[in-house]
Amino acid sequence: MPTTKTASSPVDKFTFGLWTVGWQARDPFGDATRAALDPVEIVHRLAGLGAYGVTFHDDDLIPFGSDEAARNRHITRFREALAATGMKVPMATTNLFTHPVFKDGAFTSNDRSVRRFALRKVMQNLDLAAELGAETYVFWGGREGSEYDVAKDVRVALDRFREAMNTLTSYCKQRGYRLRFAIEPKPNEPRGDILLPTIGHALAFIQTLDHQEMVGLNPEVGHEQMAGLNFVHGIAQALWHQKLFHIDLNGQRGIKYDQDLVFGHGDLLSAFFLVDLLEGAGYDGPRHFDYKPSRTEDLDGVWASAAANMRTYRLLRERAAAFRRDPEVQAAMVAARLPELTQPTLAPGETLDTLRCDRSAYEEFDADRAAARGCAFVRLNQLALEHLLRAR
Ligand code: GLT
Ligand code: MN
Ligand code: MN
Repeated sequence: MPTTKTASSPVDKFTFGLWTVGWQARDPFGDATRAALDPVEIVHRLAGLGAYGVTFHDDDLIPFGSDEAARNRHITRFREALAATGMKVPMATTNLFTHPVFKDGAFTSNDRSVRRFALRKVMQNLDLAAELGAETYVFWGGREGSEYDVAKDVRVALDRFREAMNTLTSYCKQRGYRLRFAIEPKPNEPRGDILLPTIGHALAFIQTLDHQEMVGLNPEVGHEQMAGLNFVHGIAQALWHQKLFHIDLNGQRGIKYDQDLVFGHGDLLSAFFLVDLLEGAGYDGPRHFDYKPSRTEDLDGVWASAAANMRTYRLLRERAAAFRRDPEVQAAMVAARLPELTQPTLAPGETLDTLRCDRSAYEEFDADRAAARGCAFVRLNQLALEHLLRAR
C-alpha cells in the first residue's frame, strides 16, 4: 500500500529525542511559547504516532541537581511508560551544555575540575543508558570550542577530548556495556567555533582513539549544511569508513543559524538522495529526528510536526524506490557511466610496468575526444526530480 494510505510503525525505526517535541521554544530573543511536556506523555504520544523509540539527555529525564529519591522516581515513571507502550531507548546522551558550569566546555574546559565533573556526569548516565538497553551513546560537544583563538589551545584541547573518549570507552569495557559511541559534529553555535566541526574532522580524530572500533559518528543534516557541506557526500564517506553509527535527521536552509526544521523542510532534493543512500546502503540503525517544532506552533502543531518528519521520510523512501525501479533511470545511469566507476582502474593483475607501457592509456589516448563526450548527468538529475515530484 502506498505511504499516503498507511501510518508509520515501529518497523520504520523512527526515533525522537525527548528534547525535540519537548522543546518549549525558548530562543536567544524570546521566552518559551509552549508549556513543558512530561516525558511520560511524550513517550505515549510518540508511540501513538507509530515511533519506534525515544532518546534522552540525562537532564531531560532527571532535572539537574535531583536527589537520589527524585532520580529514582523519574526513572521508574519513564520505565513504566516504555513498558506500557513497547517504546525502545536505542540511544542516550549527556547534557554537557546547559548548566553554566559548562560555559567553557566539558571535556575540554580549561578548568580541570569541570572536566572531571563532566566525566562523572557521563559515567552516571552511561550506567542508565546500559540499563535501558541503549546501543548508542552520543557525544555532541556543543560547548567544546571558543570564541577567541587565544582562549583555547586547540592541540591541547584535542588531547583532553581524546583523554575523555579513551576514559569513557574504557569505562564501558570495564563494566561490560555493549554501547558504541557516536560523535556528533557541528561547526558553531553555541560556541563561536566548535571542536570537531565536521564529519571529516571527527573521522580523523576517531582514528587516534584507543578503542576506535567503539567510536563512530552521529552526523546531523543541518550541521553539515551550516558549514556549506554536502550532507549526502558526508554520509556516504561515513558509511565507507563503517562509521555511521547513528543519524540526526532534520532540515536546514543554507548557511545560517541551526534551524532544526522538520526533515525535508530544508533542501528537499538532498533529503531525497539521503534517503536513497541510506536505504540503498542497508543502513539499519534508527532514523532519529533531531528537530525543533517551530516556535510559532502550539502543542497540536508539535505532534503534527513529529508526524510530518516520519511521513516525509516514508514518502521519500517510496519515491527513491520508484526512481531506482524505473527502466529509463537505469538506462540513464548507464548513459552517465555510473556502472563504469565500479570497475577498478587497473586491470586484474596489472603491474605498474604494464600500466607504464600501455601506450593506449597515455601516448595514444585521445584526450580531446574523451573531453568532448557529454556526461548526461543533468538528464539523470531531472529524472530524480520528476520522481520526487511524482511526475513519473
Ligand atoms: C542539542 C543539539 C543536538 C544534539 C543533541 C545531543 S542536543 O539540541 O542541538 O544537535 O544532537 O546532545
Ligand atoms: Mn541542530
Ligand atoms: Mn543533533
